[in-house]
Amino acid sequence: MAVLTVLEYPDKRLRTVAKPITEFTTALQTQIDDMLDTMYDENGLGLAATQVDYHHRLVVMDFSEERNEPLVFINPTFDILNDEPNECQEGCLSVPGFYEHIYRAAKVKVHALDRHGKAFSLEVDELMAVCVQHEIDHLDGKLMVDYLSPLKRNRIKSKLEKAHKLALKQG
Ligand code: GNR
Ligand code: NI
Repeated sequence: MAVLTVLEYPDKRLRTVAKPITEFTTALQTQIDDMLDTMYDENGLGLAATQVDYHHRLVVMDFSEERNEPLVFINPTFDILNDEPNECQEGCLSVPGFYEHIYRAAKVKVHALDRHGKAFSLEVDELMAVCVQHEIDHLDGKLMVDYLSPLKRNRIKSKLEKAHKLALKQG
């Protein structure tokens, strides 16, 4: 069990484009379990590898009430099934404390490999569809703040930078 540090905006490492996973090693299994531990510890619905400074195409999610149905997506992609706007409010562990409405397709079909390399697909809508698109954005170095106006984005950036400086000073 290991809870990893989640990088926060505007950390430049969040802009890294993650590489596809080609080997299903024991080191990968440990990385997956550590990411699940981190997601549960932070009460997140999902977590992308990029957020914990691991730049390979891996996402974990859990949408169950009891938080005991972990989902693992390796090299995930999606097809849009319904491009009407899904206007769920969106949050991000890497942009803590900010919740925004941004455009996401209402329904998508995800294609991915599971933790053992077996292919699967899954149709998702509502909040889960938003989350899938949000996590795949992370793997491409994109953040929810990129969809906001420059004014809003800069306001969030200053507030987080101030909070980071304070945290550093207070140890
Ligand atoms: O925990 C999270 N909640 C959430 C809510 C609405 C839309 C997307 C998300 S993902 C977020 C966790 C996170 O930052 N994943 O990258
Ligand atoms: Ni996020």
